[in-house]
Amino acid sequence: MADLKSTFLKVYAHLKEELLHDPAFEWTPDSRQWVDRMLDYNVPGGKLNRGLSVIDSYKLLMEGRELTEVEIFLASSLGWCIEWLQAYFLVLDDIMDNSHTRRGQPCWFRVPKVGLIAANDGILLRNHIPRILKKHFREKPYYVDLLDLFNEVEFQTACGQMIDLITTLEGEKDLSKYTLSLHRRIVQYKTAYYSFYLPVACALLMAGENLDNHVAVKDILVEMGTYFQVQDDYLDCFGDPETIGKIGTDIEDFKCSWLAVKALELSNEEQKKLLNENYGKADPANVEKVKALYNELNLQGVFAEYESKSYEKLITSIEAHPSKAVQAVLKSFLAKIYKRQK
Ligand code: DMA
Ligand code: MG
Ligand code: MG
Ligand code: MG
Repeated sequence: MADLKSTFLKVYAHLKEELLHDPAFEWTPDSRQWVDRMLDYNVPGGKLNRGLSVIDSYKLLMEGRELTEVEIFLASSLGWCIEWLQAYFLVLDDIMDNSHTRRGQPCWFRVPKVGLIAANDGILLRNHIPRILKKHFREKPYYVDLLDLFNEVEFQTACGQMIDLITTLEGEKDLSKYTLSLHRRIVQYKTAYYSFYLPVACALLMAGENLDNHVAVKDILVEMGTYFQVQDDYLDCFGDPETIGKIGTDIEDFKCSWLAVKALELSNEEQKKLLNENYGKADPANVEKVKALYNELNLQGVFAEYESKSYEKLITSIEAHPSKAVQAVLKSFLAKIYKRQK
């Protein structure tokens, strides 16, 4: 496994070198150095779960047979395309969410001399994906499907981000619209498609499959992605910033977080009043009041219950799938995130 990760990181270095010598641009030392630093800062520093799972999934779809070097390189490259997509969304997400840290370091836009150049860096990261795909997949029979997949998923994610953001401004601090169904809609689009469906879909395309025949797999992965974002919402408040590498901002940002939805569900009139008065304010005193209410309502316990229920449901739907190889792919995914602390 450590070996797979080091192979994967070598592919990163290779792809980066290609991008830094992309013949479509006349590079200068400054421009090359900027992109080099920007990539190292934003692309490889995460858990790499999404990227690595393309290789894992492809291997399981090949019934565990030893992969050739070329297959490993291609699956890794697709994995990196997902990590690039993630880097692109995170660089912009941190600006919009006014976040402070990411992966244990200042958000890119907070780095001195970067600032809003980060917006263009996000665009560059996004543009690197089709550069990588063109270079390595142009001759493949599934090239068009791959481009289409990345386009579809990027569109869904951008729409998810849009509803995540606009729900925080509509109707001046009115929490009554924060329901579980609104939450589900946001997280399905902003997180589930790109984080869970995309890696498996990449592996399926590489394996020569038609994605239209795998709607059941997609449904399970979207369900898993929803569970994953509920964990993210939970960790935003209850996680250890040292471990998750970021400081939560959901309460300050008036986000339609799973915790806010649950708190509203469980609150009496007086507690609702407290929420309405304190949710979405930057002052730490307001934030503390919201956190105290979350504790009073035992949201940690409510989450623990949700977590084990979701796990059981997911296992049941995975085991209903006819293919053992697909079951293995889905179970390995779930095992990676169940009870995660980061
Ligand atoms: C993340 O939502 C979604 C995308 C597409 C980046 P978020 O703002 O809750 O993520 P994080 O907690 O990592 O900032
Ligand atoms: Mg964010
Ligand atoms: Mg966000
Ligand atoms: Mg979050």
